[in-house]
Amino acid sequence: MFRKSSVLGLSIGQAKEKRLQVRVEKQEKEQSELRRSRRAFAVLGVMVLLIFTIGALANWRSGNGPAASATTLAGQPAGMLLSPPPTLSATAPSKEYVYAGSALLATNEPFRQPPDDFAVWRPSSGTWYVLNAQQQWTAQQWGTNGDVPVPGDYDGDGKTDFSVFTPTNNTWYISYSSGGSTSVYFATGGDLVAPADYDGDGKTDIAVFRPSNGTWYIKRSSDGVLYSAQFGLSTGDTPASADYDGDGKADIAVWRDGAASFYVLKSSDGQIIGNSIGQSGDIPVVGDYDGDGIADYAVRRPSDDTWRIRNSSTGVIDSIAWGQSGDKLVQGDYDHDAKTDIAVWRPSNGVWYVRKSTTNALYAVQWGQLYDIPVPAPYRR
Ligand SMILES: [Ca+2]
Ligand SMILES: [Ca+2]
Ligand SMILES: [Ca+2]
Ligand SMILES: [Ca+2]
Repeated sequence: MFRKSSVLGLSIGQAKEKRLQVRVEKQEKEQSELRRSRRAFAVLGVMVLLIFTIGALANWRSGNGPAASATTLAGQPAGMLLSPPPTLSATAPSKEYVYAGSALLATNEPFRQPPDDFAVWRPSSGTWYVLNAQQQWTAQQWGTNGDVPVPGDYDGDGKTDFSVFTPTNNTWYISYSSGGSTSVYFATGGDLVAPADYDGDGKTDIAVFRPSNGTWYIKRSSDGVLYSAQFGLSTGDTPASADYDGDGKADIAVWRDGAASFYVLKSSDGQIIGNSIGQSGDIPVVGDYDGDGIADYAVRRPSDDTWRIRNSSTGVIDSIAWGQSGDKLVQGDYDHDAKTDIAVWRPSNGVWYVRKSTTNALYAVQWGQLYDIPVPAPYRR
C-alpha cells in the first residue's frame, strides 16, 4: 500500500485524501446524474402538460368555435321549439328569502349589483369612454365604425366587457375584462342582437332574435350548447329580454308594438305570460325600478316623453315625464341602490339626465358627444 502509494508519489495521508476525493467526486457525479434525470422528468412532465393543454384548447375551440356554431345556426329550420329548454341549474337561489311563518316578508340580495357607469362608444374611432361614479375615466379602443356595441359580462368576473357585433360578417368580438379576447360567428343577416344571461351562470350569453322566423338562438355560456326557441313574430316584435320571474335567469321576451304588450317565456316554468302597457309606438324601457329583483314592464312614449312603469312589487303603474324628443333612453342604476333610475342621454350636448331613485332628484353629467352611442353598464375599471 505504502509502496504503491510511494510509487504514485503519495503518502498514506495523501492516499486517504485521494480516496476521499474520488468518493466525493463519485457522489457528486451520482448526484449530478440524479439531477439530470430529474430535470429530464420535469421537462417531460411540462411537455405532456403542454400537449394536454393544446389538446384541451383545440377541443374547446372546436366545441365553441365560430365554425361550429355558424353551421348549426345556419342549419336551423324555422318552426317550433327546436331543442329542449335549458335545464335549471342546481345552484342555490341568488336571494335570501325572509319568512314569518309562511308569509314572505322580504328578499335580501347577498350580492348587490355594482352601479352602472356612464359610458359611450364612439363609432368614428371605435373607442369606449367610461366614467365611473368617482369621476375617474378610462378609454379603450374596441370595434370599428358600423359595429353594434353589445356590452356584457361574458367572462363572468363582475365587470362588463367591451364587445361589439359586426353585422357585415355576423361576428361578435369580445374583449374580456379578465384578459384576452374572442370572436364568435353567431348570427345571420337581419338578426337582432339580444345578449343576456339566459342560463343564470353569471355570464352573458351571446344571443340573437331572428325576425324572419321568430326564433331565438342562444349560445349558452354554461355548456356552450346552442339553444333555440320559436318565440315572437316576424314583424313588429322587439327583443325585451330580462328576468321577469326573478329566478336569476333572463327570460326570452318581446315587446309587440301592435298589441302594446310584452310577451315573456318564463325561464322558471316555461309558461308564457302577456302584459299590456302603454300603446303602439311606445319604446320598451324594461328595468328593475322598484328593486325587488324582478324586471318591471316599462315603456316610454316618444310623443309625450312619459315613462310608464308597472312596478312588479305592487302592480301600480307610475307615469313620469322625463327627457325630450331626440333623447336616447339609458335607464340604469347610477346611484347604486339596486333600483333602476329613469335616465336619458342627449346627443346634442352629451349630457346624461338621471332621475335618481334614491331622491327622485335630477343628476346631470356631461359625458360623450354627438354621434356617440350610450352604453351604460358596470364596467368597474
Ligand atoms: Ca367581464
Ligand atoms: Ca350565461
Ligand atoms: Ca327568469
Ligand atoms: Ca338607482
